[in-house]
Formats: sequence, structure tokens, C-alpha cells
Amino acid sequence: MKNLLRDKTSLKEDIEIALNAQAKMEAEASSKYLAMASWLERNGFERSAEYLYRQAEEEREHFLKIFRYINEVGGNAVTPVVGEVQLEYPDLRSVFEVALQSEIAVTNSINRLVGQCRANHDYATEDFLMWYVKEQREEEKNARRALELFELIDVNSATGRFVLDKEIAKIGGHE
Ligand code: OFO
Repeated sequence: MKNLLRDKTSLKEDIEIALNAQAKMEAEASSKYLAMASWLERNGFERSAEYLYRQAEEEREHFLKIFRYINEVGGNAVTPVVGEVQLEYPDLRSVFEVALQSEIAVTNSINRLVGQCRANHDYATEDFLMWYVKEQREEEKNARRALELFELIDVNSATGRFVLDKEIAKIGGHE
């Protein structure tokens, strides 16, 4: 049955597996941002919490976009099981350090996937993934910007933390 179905799509099985893995990674990114937003909110950083709540929603959209693409091209989109994510952070800065590391990992994964598509001559999926290539450039830039702010503003003073919360919330042009 499976082989019969595969004859009806040009999507290669390896690409389908890799796309499902990428969808899962996006769903995990959404959960990570949700946990970070919650930590920020619980620790008095309400504005930057809003920023990361929005990021959580965006990652959910990224997940869905891949999920629906897999079915659209005749594959089988598998609902991912998202594991435990980090719920607690030692301090404000560490939230954004983890965010940057996570974005870099997603970028690397997208790049590998694009390479795999090219090697398999799957130009439709490669074209679909170009949106993610651009998106990751933007997301990494924003994550780096958050960390740059810690070099400019003193996180050890109450005023500094207040200003950091405000400035981080402005990243991405939402405030
Ligand atoms: Fe899905 O854009 Fe970040 O990770």
C-alpha cells in the first residue's frame, strides 16, 4: 500500500522524513518560546514576555506551514510529540542566550534540508524552504540584537532591567 501511494507522489521518502523532523523542530521551538515567555512574565518582564509569546505563535505557524506542505505534496504529515522544554532560567540574559542557540540550530537544520532537497533534485521543496531561509536570517538577527542590548544596558540595576524589558520588546518592530 505504502509503495503504491509513493508512486503517486514525487516526494521522496527521505525528504518526507526530514520535513517531518523539521516540522517537529518548529513545534519544539514554539514550546520553548512559550516556556521562556512564561518565565519572563512570572519574573516581572511583561513586555519582553509579549515579544516571546508572539514568537511562540510564529513558530507554531512555521510548524503548520511545513505540516500542511507535506500533505499537499502527497506525503504523510505526522503529528509530532514535543518533549520537555526548559521551564526555568537563572536570569534574564540566559533566556536570550538559549533563544539564539535555538535559532542557530534551526538555521543549520533548514540549511541541511535545503542541501538534501538539492541533492535529490526536489526543487519544489527547495523553493518552498526558501521562505524559511529568509525567515531564519531575520530570526537570528533579532535574537542577536536581544543579546547586544545586554552590552549596552546594565542588567544589574533595577532601572537597567526595566529599560531592557522595554527595548527587547521593540525587537522585530512590534512596539
Ligand atoms: Fe521557525 O523560525 Fe525560528 O526557529
